[in-house]
Amino acid sequence: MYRALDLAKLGIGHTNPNPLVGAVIVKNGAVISEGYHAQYGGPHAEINAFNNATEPVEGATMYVTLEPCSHYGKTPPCANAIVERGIKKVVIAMKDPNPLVEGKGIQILKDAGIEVITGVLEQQAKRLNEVFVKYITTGLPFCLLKTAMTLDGKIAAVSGESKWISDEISRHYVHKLRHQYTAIMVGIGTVLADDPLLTTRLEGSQIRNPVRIVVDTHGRIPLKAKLLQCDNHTKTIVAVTALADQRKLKSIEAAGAEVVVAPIKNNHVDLGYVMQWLGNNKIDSVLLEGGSTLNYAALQEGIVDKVITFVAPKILGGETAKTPIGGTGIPHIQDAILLENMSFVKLYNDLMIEAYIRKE
Ligand code: AOF
Ligand code: ZN
Repeated sequence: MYRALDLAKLGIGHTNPNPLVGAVIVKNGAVISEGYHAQYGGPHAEINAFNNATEPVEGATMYVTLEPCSHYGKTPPCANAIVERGIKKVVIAMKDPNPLVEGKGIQILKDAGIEVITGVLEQQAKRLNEVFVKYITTGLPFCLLKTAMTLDGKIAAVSGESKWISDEISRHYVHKLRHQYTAIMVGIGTVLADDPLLTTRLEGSQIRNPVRIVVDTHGRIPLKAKLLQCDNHTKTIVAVTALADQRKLKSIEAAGAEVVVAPIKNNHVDLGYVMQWLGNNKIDSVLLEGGSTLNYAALQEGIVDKVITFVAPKILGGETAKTPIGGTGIPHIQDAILLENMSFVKLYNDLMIEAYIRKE
């Protein structure tokens, strides 16, 4: 199952909004085939494992990271294929939370007399597919809030200078996240201050750029902004409100970006609406790269699922130097936003901390 999970990871960045799935076929104590879901809409992991087999799979055991599917989607049901191929035993990491499947795949296998074991490395499998689990069960994108700060909690110096807080290795990791996440979101403040490109800068031909989303209540994005220079590989969505000037919106569209007019909430773009719109448009995951104002609003609106923070061994000080989460702040500690399952790793010089927003 560890091997199957590793195989599943080879699909990272290419299967969204579908899951990452790996499969290993074992016969007489030896691995006789492997497969994984490599591409959205392509064959499922189980079918790839069958296609890669160099000897008959009859009587073999299949290890698969997700319950085999039971529905006719882009491809016929894998559970049926497993029965037809004469597999004797199926070991599954996690059940498929997709309402179209949800136990029906396991039932098909059991009805055919196949031995089924579930829950093997289940936590690892669920974590690997945290985006899929959220998206398929709610229709909303999974949102990862990423910040980078000094040891004293600053994201910029008093002068406003912010390049660079974290080191190169951490920034490389962020580019891997950009490849992995379907969309990246920033506030207009970040666009005005940094004029960022928000593309994925990694070596390799299979690298994907995230769809870039700017939250811009008044439509202030400069027409010369790098984010408005779109081509086949880069797409930009500007989320505005009725407070934006209509003519300006036409110019933004003419520059190549898509404009989404969201309702106004607390004088800003209604972020809950934007997330629902993104979900409806098949965007399963959003990497939120801030500004401190947008970060606070996103946390307050409850759209954030997970936080990743890079802590650099640097100190900047300064009362007015920005911190990762701004906004008006929460007055009472008892009302703090709580996190759970916090873990950390040392990435070269920086500390990388991950945690999940506790949801009641
Ligand atoms: C995958 N790859 O390896 C497995 C999946 O859109 P379809 O027809 O490809 O079906 C997608 C659903 O199939 C997905 O939501 C999940 O429930 C199930 N299993 N999907 O894309 C795979 N095993
Ligand atoms: Zn399938």
